[in-house]
Amino acid sequence: MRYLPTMNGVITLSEFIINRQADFPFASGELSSLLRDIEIAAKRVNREVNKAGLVEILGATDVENVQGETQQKLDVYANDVFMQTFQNGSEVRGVASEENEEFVVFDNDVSRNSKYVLLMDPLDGSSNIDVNVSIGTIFSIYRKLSPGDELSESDFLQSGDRQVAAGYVIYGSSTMLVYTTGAGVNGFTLDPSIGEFCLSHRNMRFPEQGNIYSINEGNYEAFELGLRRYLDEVKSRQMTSRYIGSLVADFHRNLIKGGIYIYPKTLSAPEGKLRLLYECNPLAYIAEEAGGVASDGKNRILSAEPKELHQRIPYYVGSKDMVEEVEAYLRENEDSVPD
Ligand code: AHM
Ligand code: MG
Repeated sequence: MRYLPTMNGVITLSEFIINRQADFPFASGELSSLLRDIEIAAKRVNREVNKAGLVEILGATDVENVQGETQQKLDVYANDVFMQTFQNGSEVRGVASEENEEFVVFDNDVSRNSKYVLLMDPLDGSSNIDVNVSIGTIFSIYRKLSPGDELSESDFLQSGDRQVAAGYVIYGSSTMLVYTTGAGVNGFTLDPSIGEFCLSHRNMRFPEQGNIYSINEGNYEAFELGLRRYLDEVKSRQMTSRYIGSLVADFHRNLIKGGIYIYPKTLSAPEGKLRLLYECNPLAYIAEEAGGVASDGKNRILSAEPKELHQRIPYYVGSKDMVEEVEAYLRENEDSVPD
């Protein structure tokens, strides 16, 4: 593949998408347009995230989302921006968002013939919004299965290995957009001086073996025995513990440096906390495309057959050797009762 660089040698996301269009599984230009819509919405959200401390947009609203959590104002804003962008475009027939109980159908004339559906967590890591810590957007795109202009919940309940594209935006010390369409993973950093995402991380790969483990260890007593034994082991090896509490940020660091992110089941949350469709599947697709592994502790995440939109699932994602090692600990201690 040949890239056409801009005059100063920088490849912008828009240029990259146009150049890669032929790589898309169902190349027709729609997916390219959809990715460009995501890029535009991400820039708008980024602008608000960056000035969050300056305007009255911080702080919780009194509206609870469907998970029973209080939404932050920026969550609402990000959800609205992405929804409006997709509604105004013509590439998706409907969107399911972590912030909405039901999926949304776009019933305007242009969206009626769209082939795609999109699922998203518009602003993940919401508890970090008002403390200046990295947050992110996660998205996942599927081809719609229902015929004609029909759309039903089953169009959103597809297993992760049917994704045609997935990605995330990290609003951090710099803002990055990382995505895959099944032909490797590429990362783009927003250059604020020109307002463009520029190719900065080409063909990202998870180091096979890493040294970082990311887990909320405060819940140690509520973990199953195998996981507790694994954590005891990594501590005895003096591995590095890093936990931001923003999935996108923890995942992104581990993708670059090598590591594992874990959100396991606990005694009070037997399905874990993270959502299969909005968080786990898209990052699992990226992980596998980058040579990593994503598992629920036993089975491959991308093979899970979703049963409901807001389904949760235990999550182990990261460097191949690390995920496989913790899976072995879970297997060996499966029938043991914690002390
Ligand atoms: P959210 O979608 O409500 O923001 O929750 C998901 C977040 C992840 O980004 C993060 O890794 C995890 O929740 C942190 O949970 P905890 O505070 O229980 O460790
Ligand atoms: Mg989330």
